[in-house]
This record gives sequence, C-alpha cells and structure tokens, in this order.
Amino acid sequence: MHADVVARRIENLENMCDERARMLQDQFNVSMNHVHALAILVSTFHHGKNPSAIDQKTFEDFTARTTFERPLMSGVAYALKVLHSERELFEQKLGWKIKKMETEDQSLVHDYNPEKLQPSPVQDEYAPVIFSQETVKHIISVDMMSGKEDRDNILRSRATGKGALTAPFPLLKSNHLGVVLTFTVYKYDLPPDATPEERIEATLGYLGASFDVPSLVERLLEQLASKQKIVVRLYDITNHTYPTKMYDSDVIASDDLHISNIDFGDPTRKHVMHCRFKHAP
Ligand code: WA2
Repeated sequence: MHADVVARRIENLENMCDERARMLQDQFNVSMNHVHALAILVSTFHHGKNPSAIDQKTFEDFTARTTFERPLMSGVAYALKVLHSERELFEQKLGWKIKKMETEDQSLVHDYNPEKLQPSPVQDEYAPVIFSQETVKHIISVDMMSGKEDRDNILRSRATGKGALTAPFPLLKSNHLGVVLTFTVYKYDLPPDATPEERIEATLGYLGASFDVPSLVERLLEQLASKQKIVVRLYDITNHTYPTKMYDSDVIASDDLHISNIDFGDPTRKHVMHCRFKHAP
C-alpha cells in the first residue's frame, strides 16, 4: 500500500475511535447527571417531607418515565443508611428483614432468587435498598454494604460527597459485567471542605445506578454507521498492571490499533477504548 493510503487508513481509525469514545463518555455523563438529580429528588421528597412523598410505587413510576434521561443505566435504586441500633425498628416498620447479598457462590448468582436470600448477620451498619426501578427490583431489601464492590463505592461516595464508580464486576441476577455509580444523600448541605467524619455523620442514604456494560455499549455502537468496519474493546485501566476488560465486540481484528481515552467522571478511575479494523473477509 502507498504511504498516503496507509496514513489515511490510520487517520480514519483514529477518528472513528475518538467518535465512539466521545459518544460513550457523553452518554455516561448525561446519565450520571440525572442519577445525581434523582439523589436530590429523594432528599427533597422523601427525607424533606413528613410524611414522605415517595414510596416504591412512586419511585417505580418516576424512574420508568425518565429512563430516556439515563441511556447507559440499566436501573437505579435507593438504599438507606441503617445503624445496627436502628435495625429492629426499621425491620418492624418496613415489614421485612435486611438481606445479605449472595455473591461468593457463582451458582447462586446465576439463578439469583431474592426470595431465598438469608437475613444479614449482625454488622455495625447496613444499606438496605428501600426503593428501586422495576428493572432492578431484585435488590429491594438487600444490604448493599454486604457486597464488596458496592460497599467500597458507598464508603468512598459518602466520604467525598462526589459520584463514585466501581471497577467492573458481575452484576446480580444478569451476571453481566457492569459498574455501579453511587451518590450519597445527606441530611443537610455540607461545605466543600467538610471532613469525611462530618460527611459520614450527615449521611442518610445512597442513590445508585447500575450500568450493564455489554448490552448498553452494544446498543450505543449499533446506532452508528460503519459499525461493520470497526472492532471495539473497553478497559478499566485504573490498575494499569491489571487492566480489566469491560467490553469486547468478539470479532477477529487487524493489527492496527488506536486507543482513545474515556472520562467517566470519577477521577480515581481510568478507562480506555481500543479500536481496530475488522479483518476483511
Ligand atoms: N444495582 C444493581 N445490580 C447490582 C448492584 C447494584 N447496586 N450491585 C450488584 N449488582 C443502591 O450504591 C447504592 C446499586 C447500589 C446502590
């Protein structure tokens, strides 16, 4: 091939890769802003009103009618901060027990049945889901602090007051690789320089969203022309000696590679998109 043909081919790959990375980043960003707004909705209409103006039915209706605002989220849910000393009263009031998340046993994850979950053993505190979008109803009553990724994310979000994103891990029920985004809801507005202790003390609950990466990235890429020409992979490279693959088009590809950066809005995480040409048949 002539040098100029090769150069144009590479430039074409760069442009297509940057366009895809940018689209994914923008769609994630608008979804994330809307999840943040839902945290404010819960603060205003659940905690800010007595009696609360939100119940499971209202939350389900509102989140179903606003899914178009969160194109990359498979579901949103709200978990309450419950201290062990408050557990008994909480369970009496809600009429159900706080459940432990089952993630260790992969077979259990696979035929996930919320009815079979065990009550949570004694902990200092819990984060049971009290409202959920219909698509993630299976996490109602589950203690989100009993899953490692969810727990770490809750702790990081409430100590910083910012949106926190997990590394990729298998989501409950679907078992698809996904990430969870969490915003903390506080009793009152905190100054930007509030200490982590002040933030923990003021915490009321956690508004979280799950991003089912394979199905939602697939849907995004399908909207684009020239899908038939390009193969895309998505990696979490936060730990750059152990990058985690989040998405793979699963097609044989050429050697030419372009890497585009993606910013998902959590400065402690780093993601990249790898793009290659599909092998000519
Ligand atoms: N949501 C949906 N599926 C999941 C999941 C999750 N977390 N974790 C594992 N599979 C209520 O940060 C608080 C949502 C967690 C929020």
